Amino acid sequence: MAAIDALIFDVDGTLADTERDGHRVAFNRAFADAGLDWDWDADLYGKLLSVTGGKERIKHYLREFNQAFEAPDDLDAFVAGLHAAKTAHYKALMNEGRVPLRPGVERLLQEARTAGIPLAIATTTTMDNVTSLIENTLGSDAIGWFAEIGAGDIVPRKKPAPDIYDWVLQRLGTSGDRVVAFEDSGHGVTSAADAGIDRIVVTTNDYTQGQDFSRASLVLDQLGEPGALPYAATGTRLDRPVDLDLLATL
Ligand code: XBP
Ligand code: MG
Repeated sequence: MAAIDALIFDVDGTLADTERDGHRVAFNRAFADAGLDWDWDADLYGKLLSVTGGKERIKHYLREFNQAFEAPDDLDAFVAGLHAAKTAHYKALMNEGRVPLRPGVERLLQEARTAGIPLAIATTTTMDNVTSLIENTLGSDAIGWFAEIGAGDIVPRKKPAPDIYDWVLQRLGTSGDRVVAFEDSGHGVTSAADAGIDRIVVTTNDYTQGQDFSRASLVLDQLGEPGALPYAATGTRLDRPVDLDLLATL
C-alpha cells in the first residue's frame, strides 16, 4: 500500500453533525427573514440532502416539494439572496458554539499534524461556513492547519461529482492512491472514489446510515477515542480508534 501523503476531510456530517442543527436551522431563519412560510423540518431536510449545495437544494425543494410557489423571474438572484442570508445565520449559529466536532476528529487531526502529514478539506459547503466551524471548534488559528481547502462554488460540479477532490488532489500535488479521504455520505464516497481515492473512511450519522458505501474501505459509527471505540457497520467493535496506525493498514 502507498504511503499517506495527506488526509482529506469532508466537513458537513464528517467533522461535525452540522446539517440538522446548523444548516437546516439557518435555512429556516433565512426563509422567515424573507417572509416565506417554508419550514424544513428534520425529516424533509433528510430528503433534501439528496441534493448537495445550499442553492441547489433550494431549487430542488421548489421543483419537488413546493411547486405551488410562484418563483420570481430571476430565480438565480432570488436563491442567491436567500442563500447569502442563510450563510450569515449559519455563521451566527457556529459562533454560539452550537455544533461540536464529532468524536475523534480533533485527536486524529492533531496526530497527523504531529506526524507532519498534511491535512486538507474537500467540501460542498461555502468557504465562510468552513472557516466559521473550524475557528469556533478548534481555535482562531486552526484554519491554518489545512494545507488546502476546496469548498463550495470553486468547482463547477458539486458532489457526487469528483471535481472537488480532483481540485484538492491537484493542489496538493498528489494522486488519489496516496491519500485517505473521510466522508459521511454516499455522495461523498462517490465523489472521492471517482477522483481515484481508494482509501475512504466513512463515519455515518442519522441522515446517512444505510446509504451505499460499497466503495469505502471502512464504515464506522465514529472515529472514536481510546475510551470510546468505534463500531463498524457490521456491528463489530474495533480494538482501537481510527489513528495513523490503523490508516496504514487500509
Ligand atoms: C454538504 C452540503 C452542503 C450544506 C450546505 O455536503 O450538501 O450543501 O448542506 O452548504 P458535503 P451551503 O458534506 O458532502 O460536502 O449552503 O453553503 O451550500
Ligand atoms: Mg458530508
